[in-house]
Amino acid sequence: MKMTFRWFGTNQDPISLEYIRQIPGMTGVVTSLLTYPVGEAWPMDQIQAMKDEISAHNLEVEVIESVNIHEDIKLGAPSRDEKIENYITTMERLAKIGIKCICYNMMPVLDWARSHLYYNLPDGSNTMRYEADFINSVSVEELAARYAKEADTYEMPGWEPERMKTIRQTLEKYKDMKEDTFYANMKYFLDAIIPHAEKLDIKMAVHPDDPPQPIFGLPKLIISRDNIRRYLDINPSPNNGITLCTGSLGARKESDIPSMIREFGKEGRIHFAHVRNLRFENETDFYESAHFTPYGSLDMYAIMKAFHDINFKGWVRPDHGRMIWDETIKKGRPGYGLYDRALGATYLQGLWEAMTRVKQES
Ligand code: DNO
Repeated sequence: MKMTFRWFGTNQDPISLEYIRQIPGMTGVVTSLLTYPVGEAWPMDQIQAMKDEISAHNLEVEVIESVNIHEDIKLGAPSRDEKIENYITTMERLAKIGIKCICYNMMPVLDWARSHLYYNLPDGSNTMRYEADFINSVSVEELAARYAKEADTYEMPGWEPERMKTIRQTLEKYKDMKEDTFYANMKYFLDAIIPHAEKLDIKMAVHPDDPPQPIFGLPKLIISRDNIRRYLDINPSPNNGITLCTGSLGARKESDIPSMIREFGKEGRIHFAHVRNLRFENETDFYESAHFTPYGSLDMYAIMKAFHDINFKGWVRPDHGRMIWDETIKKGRPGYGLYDRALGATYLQGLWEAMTRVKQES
């Protein structure tokens, strides 16, 4: 595995590249041009500037998270062809600076959602929480307003105030959409871009839907082993793969993550991994815990063992962490402080080193 860290970009992330470079084992960052409008081609000069800045700090950038998919593509609207063309142009430009993997998601309208961005834990840290009753009782506008207030100067990806202006109309468009239509639209997109990905040697890695159940009446598809299987089968190229996100998939109690890692990993279809833990409070609610197995409901040893057994060579990043040691929003976006993610990265590497040694010595 290659250990990486998410960095939101200049003026978008209070955590400096200098600090990231100092985390043991960190090879590079995964990043994006966050403020660029979805559906347009990213300008080459901005891509190059991003690469130069990261290289100047002796870090690699091989993974982009995310190049987002325009709603027209997910909805199968006539204007999708133009958006797909722009997507391909962005891919071509990213290949020029050495990008090898693009993470994206197929979540309709909104990116990930939580009820609380700063939920206090008894040890004095705070973390993100998902309380199903709360999400089911608020309007999408109320939740967006809560995020806007709590996330302070940063916009939550997918929840930007601009997008909220037309949110009702967008939600309406998904109202009667059948699952088969959604898959057909995804296939149309994949069939158009994957031949380019093959030529450019870019691995496409779809991120699972988070939370893995419908919210605000929106369909959620990339949530389970069977649905991931279907997504991979609609375009069987090895360049059509996934981001295995333990926290998103793990929020469905029935998910067997180690078995998914073995199945999709052996086929070479896992390109990127987000590894984090969460703790269930009851059947539906959870909070994001420290990475360490005893603190959450996921068995991180079993997860890392599955990656180790398949000899995973892709990129891994510690995912959301708690805010600890007086971290506030000024020091990190929600879920993306420095310290707990750095602890997560070293813990995951510790497990990895031990497994490697046991294998060598046996
Ligand atoms: C949350 C992230 C997601 C992810 C996108 C991928 O923290 O895992 O926002 O970046 O969904 O497109």
